[in-house]
Amino acid sequence: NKRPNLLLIRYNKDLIIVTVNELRNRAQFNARNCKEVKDKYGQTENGLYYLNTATGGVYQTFCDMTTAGGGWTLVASVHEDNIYGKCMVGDRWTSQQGNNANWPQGEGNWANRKTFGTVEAATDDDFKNPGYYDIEAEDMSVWHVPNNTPVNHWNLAAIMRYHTDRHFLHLYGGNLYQLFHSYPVEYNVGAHLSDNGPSIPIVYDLGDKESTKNVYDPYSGGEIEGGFISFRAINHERAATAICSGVKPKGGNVEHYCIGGCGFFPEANPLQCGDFTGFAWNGYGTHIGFSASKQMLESAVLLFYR
Ligand code: 3S6
Ligand code: CA
Ligand code: CA
Repeated sequence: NKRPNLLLIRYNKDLIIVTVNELRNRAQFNARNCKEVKDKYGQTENGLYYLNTATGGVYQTFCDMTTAGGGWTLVASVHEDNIYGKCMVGDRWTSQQGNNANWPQGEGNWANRKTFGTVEAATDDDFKNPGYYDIEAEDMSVWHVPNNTPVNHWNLAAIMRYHTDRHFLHLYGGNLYQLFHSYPVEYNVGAHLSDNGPSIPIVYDLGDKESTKNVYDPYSGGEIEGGFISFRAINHERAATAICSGVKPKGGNVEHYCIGGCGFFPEANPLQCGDFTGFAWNGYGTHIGFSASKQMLESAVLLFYR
């Protein structure tokens, strides 16, 4: 029994009737991110909005207007379409052209302006919009959402949600595009632990340090600490991964708990190459040995800025 609010507005020479939602969805608020949509235009509902880029581009994405004050812009999702496909089609955050030492950066999408996917399919496939490089942000929020979940259910369906609150992106150029220029996701740029990128403490919105360790594999339990998000973690064989979500690596088997990466993973070539790297090392979703839980394997990782 919720009646839509109708508005009578002038559109060129006509008077037309639209719902508030229709108007909102078509409106370009002249905002570069969701925080502006909230602060300048008073929008408080989670959902899809259009945003502008510095150069006049327009794109649609999801705004989380509720977590810790709201204003979070979805800029990307990392989705594993087939953990058995080793750096094949769909592995946009590593390599879609095989495991190859002669292509050390792989796709290079962590540090370029290529965009792909759509917001409504962000849990069905990889997604990257212009906000990834266009927005100058301070903090990140991350949601792990089961694959094929519709937008309106993301928040409730998520298996883990957290955000940073220390404005760490100020130190790394304001977004991941800049951060990964300082810390290239490239094979053979350094050694595990000593050359890793930053690990930033997180505030949990769903889950905690223990539940984080429980969604990853049991063998890695001894070399990860929950309560962080980590960037450009390197493994024993000098392969670089992009993001260790919810954890800080304390060892060199990062291929079992860090996602995205370079174009070459030497160990057991090509078994560790792919968007979810070696998450199924000891079987699909078995949660034994070095295999992550099925929940983790089958959830997309949604990246937000604020
Ligand atoms: C707890 C078992 C450790 O097994 C080792 O880890 C094994 O020797 C290696 O082949 C394997 C891989 O490095 C896993 O990433
Ligand atoms: Ca993918
Ligand atoms: Ca290893």
